Amino acid sequence: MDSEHKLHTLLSDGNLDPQLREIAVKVSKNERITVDEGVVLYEKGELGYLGVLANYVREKKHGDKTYFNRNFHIEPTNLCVYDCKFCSYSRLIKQKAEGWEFTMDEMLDMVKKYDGQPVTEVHIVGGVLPQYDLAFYSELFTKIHLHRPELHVKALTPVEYHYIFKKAKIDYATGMRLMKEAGLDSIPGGGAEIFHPEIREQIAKDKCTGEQWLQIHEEWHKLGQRSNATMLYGHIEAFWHRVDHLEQLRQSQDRTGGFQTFIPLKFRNQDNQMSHVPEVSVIEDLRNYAISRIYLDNFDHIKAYWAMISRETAQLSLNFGVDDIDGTLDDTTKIYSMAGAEEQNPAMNTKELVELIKNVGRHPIERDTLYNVIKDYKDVQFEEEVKPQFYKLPVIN
Ligand code: V47
Ligand code: SF4
Repeated sequence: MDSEHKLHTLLSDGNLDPQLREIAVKVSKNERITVDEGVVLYEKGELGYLGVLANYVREKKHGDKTYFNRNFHIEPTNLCVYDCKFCSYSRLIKQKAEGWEFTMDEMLDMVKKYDGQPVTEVHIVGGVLPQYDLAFYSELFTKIHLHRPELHVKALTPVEYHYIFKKAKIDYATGMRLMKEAGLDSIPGGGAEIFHPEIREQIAKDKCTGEQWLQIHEEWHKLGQRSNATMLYGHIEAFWHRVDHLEQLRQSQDRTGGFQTFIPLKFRNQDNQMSHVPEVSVIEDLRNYAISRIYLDNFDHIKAYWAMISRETAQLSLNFGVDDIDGTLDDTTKIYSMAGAEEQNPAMNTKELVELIKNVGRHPIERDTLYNVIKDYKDVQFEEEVKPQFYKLPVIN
């Protein structure tokens, strides 16, 4: 049964809650749902129902296509002037012994390690420290491009940009223009957490506000550039805070159209100041992907970051609105392993990524950061046969 047929079957169920029916009708007509309807989805939407709607939207936009890329991370430092309560990674300056601070040359050596390898993106993000300032990052981006011009530099978040522009006494528009001139290609989605001040002040006090986060992305978009967005969910926020976050992103996207991908990030509770807060279930993760897909009608892509949620949940998510699972990573990121994610040394080669996608009946496409197709793996066979473990999951209702 295809996704359209499943949606019509759901709509013919006489017992469907009237509010959920109204939302399903809107989705079937490609109409936008409201803030209140977003809250209704979180409060009443069962997994099966949400899966039918989200998969309908996903397949309308992308069919079975599922994207991944070949990337690696550089995390310049895990020391940070901020003290976000959920962060397992940051070691405050006073705990310097446990920290690292890479020099420019060390980071350039990390880039050179990939010489001759077909990676297309370096994702640079880490803690915030005074010496990593505007001049430092401008030089780093310039030198990366001098060494490897085609490597896409996806770097830093508004948390760093707000800090370094303030220190350099320049406004956001000037700062983003200088970053572009230095060789920044796109901005990753981090630092968004939960925009609403009621939550943000409790978990991420002092760093840029939700409003400032959006302003910096919008200045970047005005230069014709692209970026991603995230939401850190499943801690002390209520459902309506999540909807508020999605609504602010949707409005921002209406203004600029510069966001490519939305990446929900599940709060992991190991070794941080919020370890007493339990993690949400995989069912809640899937519900959250699905609602994000339904709500963000003006975002092209929803990404499940496999390094954070496990390979199995990433596979499941492909039936709940997700069409992208990030990249190879090559064990170059510590943010999630230090927070208790299943993957302690996250790395997958292309064959593993392709098989992970094919094993749940989807169509793997290697993309670059801007979603240009690099290679279509639909009919590519690797030496060993890909054995389906489970085919597209039936959507229960
Ligand atoms: O901003 C930190 C989150 C983010 C924890 O744009 C945590 O393609 C859960 O933004 N539990 C950084 N999350 C990572 C990020 C990202 C990742 C993958 C792809 C892209 C992209 C962006 O990690 C931070 C914060 O929200 N984070 N600690 C934790 N304990
Ligand atoms: Fe610093 Fe980022 Fe960790 Fe916050 S989440 S403490 S800004 S590294």
